[in-house]
Amino acid sequence: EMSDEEREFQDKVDNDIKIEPRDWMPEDYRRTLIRQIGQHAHSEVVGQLPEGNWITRAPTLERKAILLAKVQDEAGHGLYLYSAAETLGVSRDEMIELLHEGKMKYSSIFNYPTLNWADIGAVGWLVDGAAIVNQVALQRTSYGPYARAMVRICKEESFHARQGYDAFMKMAQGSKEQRRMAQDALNRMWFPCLMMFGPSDAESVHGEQSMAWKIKVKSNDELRQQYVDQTIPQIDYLGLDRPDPGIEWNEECEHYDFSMPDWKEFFDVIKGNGPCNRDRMRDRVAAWEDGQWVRDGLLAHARKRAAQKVA
Ligand code: FAQ
Repeated sequence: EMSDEEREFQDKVDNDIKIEPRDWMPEDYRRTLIRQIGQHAHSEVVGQLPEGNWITRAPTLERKAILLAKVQDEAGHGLYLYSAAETLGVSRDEMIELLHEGKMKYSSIFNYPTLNWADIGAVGWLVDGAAIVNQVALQRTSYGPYARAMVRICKEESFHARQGYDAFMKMAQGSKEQRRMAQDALNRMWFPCLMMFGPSDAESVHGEQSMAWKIKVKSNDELRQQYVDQTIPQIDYLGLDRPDPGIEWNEECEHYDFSMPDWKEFFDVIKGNGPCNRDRMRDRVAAWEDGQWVRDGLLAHARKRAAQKVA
């Protein structure tokens, strides 16, 4: 039986009225949001690592400036999302501590390496492309601060995906060797990108409850299908081979059929055993520790200013 508070809450959700920080909400709704928004924020920040790795090696000044701006945008996305999570009563420091202790996750995709310049194009096109499909849906999520953060993030993310496709197109239309690199990047990145949408609906732990609360607006499998449907024509346009022999247009349901990723690999990666998990966490923790003097300096300055005001 639902309490009056729960009934009122669910009525708001059902009528697409946003839930705001000071509204009553079920404890599990709050916990689920902190988990998802926190994980989302961590992904933005950890996601800077594979790309940041290539800033000093970008092939031209223009590509370098674009990549620099994109990686900086990701830091901004992390900040909007940490701020949205903070409205639920958890601090950014607490979330970062949980990440560093391995008690919070970040997207599986960032545990794969970026081996060459084609991979950076592929991250923009395929990874940001997948992120957008998910985030466009989340603009309608029931929690106000999360929904509003998504609007701005989607605008910036669209630019990221376009620059990625542009860089990738140059490779696909380039020399034989560039074409080979582009195909190789696509082949390696494809299945990890499909994993970004989470396990199949049948295996999703939080899916059903999160849909009832409209934290999630579309299911993992629905979004994955939407991504495949939008990406295959882009692959064809580039004149590259499709990365999966199982891809075929299905006349009857008007969607592409495709093969599922190796779910055993997915669960290994999210348990911390992907190709780059240890490197990523080591780099994040080192960045946090190396930045301690900046945080100390800012705090000391703020305290001095506050003391001056009192005097
Ligand atoms: N990676 O019950 P479900 C970006 C976990 S884009 C790691 O279905 P849920 C932009 C899940 O937490 C990437 N873990 O979970 C960028 C749960 O474990 P738990 C960030 C995953 O939450 C581009 C368990 O599996 N975007 O950063 C993943 O209902 C380039 C069972 O799964 C978002 O985070 C995964 N892929 O649905 C930045 C979008 N999938 O917590 C830089 C917001 C599942 O019980 C460069 N998040 N798990 O221990 C969501 O939409 C959802 O959280 C899903 C998962 C769809 C990811």
